[in-house]
Amino acid sequence: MTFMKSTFTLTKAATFAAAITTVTATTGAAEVTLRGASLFDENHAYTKTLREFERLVGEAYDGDISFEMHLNGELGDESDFVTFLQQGVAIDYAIMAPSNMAVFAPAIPLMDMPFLFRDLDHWNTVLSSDVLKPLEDELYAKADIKVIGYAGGGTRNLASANAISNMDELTGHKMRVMGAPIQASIFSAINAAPSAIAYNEVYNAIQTGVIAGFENEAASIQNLKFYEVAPNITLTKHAITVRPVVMSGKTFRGLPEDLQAVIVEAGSTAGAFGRELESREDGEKLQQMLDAKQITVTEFEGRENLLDLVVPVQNDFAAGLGATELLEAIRAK
Ligand code: MAV
Repeated sequence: MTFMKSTFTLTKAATFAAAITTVTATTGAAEVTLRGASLFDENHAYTKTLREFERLVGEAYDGDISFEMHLNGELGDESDFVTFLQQGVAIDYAIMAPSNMAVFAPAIPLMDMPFLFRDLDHWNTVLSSDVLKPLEDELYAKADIKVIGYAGGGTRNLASANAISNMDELTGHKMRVMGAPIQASIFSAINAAPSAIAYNEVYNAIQTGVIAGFENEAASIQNLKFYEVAPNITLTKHAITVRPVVMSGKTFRGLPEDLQAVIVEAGSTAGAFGRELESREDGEKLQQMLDAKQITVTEFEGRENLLDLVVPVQNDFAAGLGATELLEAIRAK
């Protein structure tokens, strides 16, 4: 997608360097190409959010700018994106699960710990406040990744080859979790048998019986057709997703100041657009998959008891990071 404010036509650079800035011979003006990445196709809320970001930047910026988006996980999964963003190569912006950024910033998964939010209102209040700022600062300092907005809003449930409807069936359930250690700790605390597996290996791992399931939100289950191997959804509703819209710090600092300001504004607005979209579509997508007979949906008996098992693990995690006050501030919202 190209937003031209002059008559110059950008040539698409095929190199692996990020945020290409070129100076035209004709105008002397700097032109910027920014590269994004999405795990999904154009139908997913993340891609739509990133497209909205591009549109807003293109509209508000006075200079020439173009965008190249790598779709369908063409550049790997989020664990790859985080390395690219941190190094300032290959991509400049993306939407990321905090738990996939733990390798560089250990505290960041606190914002997407399972059972952190009571409900959508709580999640909304937290994301409309600046309570998560200390975690953003840590991410920038340690990973050189800048949060410019928050997308997300999907509710995560278990998805498995066989239905899991109570504590007995959950006990020892072999499931994939995201890479951050707190994810495995929390699912261990509720008696499952979690293992961290790369997202782009999950489908095969379930198909071949290496694991019996995973956990995810409706948008991604539908977009990547996970229902083909894990058609049984159990409504544990253990997380409402927080998905920062991020930019490589190296890229950001190399951009003209007026463009930086436009990007910060557009990131925040596009994030809010994405949150509204994904939270609104979440139930609809479950229903679409149900109607198409792609999934079954089961309540989890005794869901309320899971919290008792999880809260001490959340507390220990926060205490280990010196983030007890922050966790309390999030809970108090
Ligand atoms: C979903 O596709 C998204 O929440 C994405 O951001 C995560 O990385 C992914 O799940 C996952 O479980 O790794």
